[in-house]
Amino acid sequence: MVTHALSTRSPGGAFGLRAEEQRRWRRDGFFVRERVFRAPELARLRVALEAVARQVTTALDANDARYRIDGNAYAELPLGALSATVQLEHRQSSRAIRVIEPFHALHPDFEALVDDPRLVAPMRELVGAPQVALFTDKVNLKRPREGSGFDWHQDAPYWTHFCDHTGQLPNALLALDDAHTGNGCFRVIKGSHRQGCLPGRKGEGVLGPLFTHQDYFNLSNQVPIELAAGGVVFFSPYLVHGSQPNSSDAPRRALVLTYQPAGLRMFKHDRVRNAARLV
Ligand SMILES: O=C(O)CCC(=O)C(=O)O
Repeated sequence: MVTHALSTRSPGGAFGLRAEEQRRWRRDGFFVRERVFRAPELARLRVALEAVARQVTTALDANDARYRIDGNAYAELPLGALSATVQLEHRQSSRAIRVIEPFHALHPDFEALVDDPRLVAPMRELVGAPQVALFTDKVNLKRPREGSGFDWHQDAPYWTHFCDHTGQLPNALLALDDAHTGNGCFRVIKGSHRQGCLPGRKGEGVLGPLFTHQDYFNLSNQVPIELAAGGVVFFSPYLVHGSQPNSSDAPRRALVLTYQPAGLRMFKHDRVRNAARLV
């Protein structure tokens, strides 16, 4: 596992890492910032997201490009400047969208989010580079009663097939709705990042190896992150994480943005999306 050491002095100004956050990052593999985005901003981002979801649904209806992996439906859709991988919900013949990756180019408000100093400043320190670029971004829609869970996994083993800087790919998950155990909030295994890439599951289909084998982490270290809309979870690419299905009548939408050093191409596209430079 290659990770950089956090500097002890924060260069991030108002949004840089506080000492306690640096300690949590090293010890736990994540930290949470509450109330980062305000109610009017969230309302706007939710409107943008539902416009994108409608656009994706229209494209799905027009384009019979669905394929299945381990029984679940996916589609690669040419949308705007970039194509996107769309996952559909797991219920048989569901038309509900589960995940869109990447989504940032589908709406100007999401393009602006990539450059937001509230994400970029802490990310510079977590990436360990003076400027950063986007690696990938996805939206998890977790619709009421239908949103399926995410089995325990780390992101790094998946990305290792693509690049050798997996230690410099921190994630920021922005909660667009209040998240709690009833609507399938994000969960992490505290401290699991310290073991590097863990073995995957065996004999469970094509994607089984991408899910972390249960013998290699301790479920009793599980932390359900109940978080009001507008909060952000920063988490390591080595942290074991997942979530339960949404069994409530409330949505649990979240945006996940992953950054890397500036100048490097994105995960799914041969294109560089540098974030706005911070001084
Ligand atoms: O948002 C969630 O519930 C899980 C997200 C996740 O595991 C991921 O995006 O990799």
